[in-house]
Amino acid sequence: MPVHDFVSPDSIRAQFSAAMSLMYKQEVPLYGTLLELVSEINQQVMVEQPQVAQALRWTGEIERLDQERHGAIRVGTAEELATIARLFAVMGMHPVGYYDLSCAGVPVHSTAFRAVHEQALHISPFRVFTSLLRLELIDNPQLRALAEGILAKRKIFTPRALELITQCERDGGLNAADAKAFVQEALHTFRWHQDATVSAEQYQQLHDQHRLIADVVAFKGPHINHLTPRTLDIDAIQRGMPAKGIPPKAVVEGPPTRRHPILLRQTSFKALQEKVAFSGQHGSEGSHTARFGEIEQRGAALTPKGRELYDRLLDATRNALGGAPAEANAERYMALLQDSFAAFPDDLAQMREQGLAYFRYFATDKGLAARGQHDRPTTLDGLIEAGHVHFEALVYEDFLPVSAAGIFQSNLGDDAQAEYGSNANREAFEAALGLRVQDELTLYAQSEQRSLQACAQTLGLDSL
Ligand code: OOG
Ligand code: NI
Repeated sequence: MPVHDFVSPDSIRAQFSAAMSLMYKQEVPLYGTLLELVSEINQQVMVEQPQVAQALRWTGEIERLDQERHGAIRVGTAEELATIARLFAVMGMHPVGYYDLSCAGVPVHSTAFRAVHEQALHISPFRVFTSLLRLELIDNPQLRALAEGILAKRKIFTPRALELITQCERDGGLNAADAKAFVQEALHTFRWHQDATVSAEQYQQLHDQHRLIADVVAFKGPHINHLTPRTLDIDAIQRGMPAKGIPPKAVVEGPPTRRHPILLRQTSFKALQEKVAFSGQHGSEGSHTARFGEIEQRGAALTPKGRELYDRLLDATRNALGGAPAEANAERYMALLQDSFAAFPDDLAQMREQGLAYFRYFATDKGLAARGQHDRPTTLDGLIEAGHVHFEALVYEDFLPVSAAGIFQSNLGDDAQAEYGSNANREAFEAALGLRVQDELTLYAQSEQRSLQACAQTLGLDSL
C-alpha cells in the first residue's frame, strides 16, 4: 500500500482525543459542566486580557486550546503497560518522563504518553498520564498473590485493537478506515465497566490495603479516571466551581498565581460514587469512587536551572507549612506559596536573561523588512532589542510529581495515606514498558533550538 494512503498518527490522536471526550461526557456528566465553565472563563480572559490572547496567537496555541486535554489511567501489569505503549504509538504518543509516586504514599510509578514534536503537539497535545501499579510494594503476600492472579486473567484490549496495532507496526501506518476502526476499538480499553472482576469480599480486601489497588485490580480495564481541559485562569475556575455545583479540592497544586504562568497549575473535584456489580453468586452491588474531574493551567517550560528554583521554592513552602496542604491550612499554604515564589522573576525577559525557561522565537515584520540592511543586529539579544525578533515562552507539556501526588490524594481520600518510603525505580519501569522514557528537558531544548534555527533562516542569518 502506498505510504500516502496512511492517516498521520497526529490525526488519529486528534480523533481519539475527541472520541474520548465524548465518551467521558456521557460517563461523567460533570465533566461536560466543567468544559462549559472552562470555555466561559477562557473567552473572558481573551477579552479582558488581550495580551494573553496575543501571546496565544504568536505561538498558535489559540488553535489547540479548545481541544486541549489530558487523561490518566492506571494499569496493573508490565504486559498491560507495554501493550498500552504500542497502542499509544499508533497515535504518535511516546513515553516522556518518569514519575515516582511511592514517596507520596501511592504505590505506582508513571510516565506521560504524548506527542514530542512541537508540530505534532500543535495538531493535538492530547496526553495520558499512565501509572503502573507496584504490587511489589505491598507487604501482604496473600493479597499480592490474589491481585496478581486476578490481573493475569483479564484482557484489557479487544482482539481487533491488537490486530490493528500489529498491522500498523508491520505496515508503518493505518489507512482512514482502519484508523477509524482503531479509535473505536481502542476506546473500549478506557471505558468504565460497572461489572467488577471480583467478589464484594475481595474488593474489600483490596480496598483495605489501598483504595488504588482496588481501583486497578477489581475492574475489567484501566478506565480513564479523569479528563482535564486547559484553562487560561485557574483561580477563576477554582472560584467558579462551587456555583456550578462542582466541589473543588482545597488548594491549587503547583506554582502560585503569576502574571506569566510557569509549569502547571492544577485543581480537581472529588471522585464520584459509582455503582458496581460484584461477581459471585449473589451478585451483590456496591459502590466505588474512581473518576473525577481536573482542570489545568499551563505555563512556561523551565530549564534545569528554573526547575531547580521551582523545586526549592515549593519545598520551602511545604516546610514552612509543616505538613501537606489540606482544607484546614489551605489559605495559609496559598499565602506562603505566594511569598516563597517572590524569588522567581515574573517577567519573561528576566526569565530569559537568567536562563530559567525555554522560549520560542519569531521574526517580526520589522525584522523581515530589515533583512537586506548591513547595519542590522545579528545576535539574538541585539535582534530582540531592535524589535526584529519576538519571543514567547515554550509551553510546559508534562506533569509535576508533587502535584500529581496531590491529585491522586485528593481523589483517594485521607484514609488512604500509606508509607512506601522513596522507591524510585526507573529501570524497572522501563523494563516493564519495554522502552526508555524520553527526557522532557531534551525535548524542550530541541524545540527551542529548532525555533531559533527557523527564525535565523527567515531573517537570512546563518544561525542564532
Ligand atoms: C493520576 C494523577 C496525576 C496529574 O494531572 O498530575 C494526574 C491518577 O490519578 O491516575 O493526572
Ligand atoms: Ni491529571
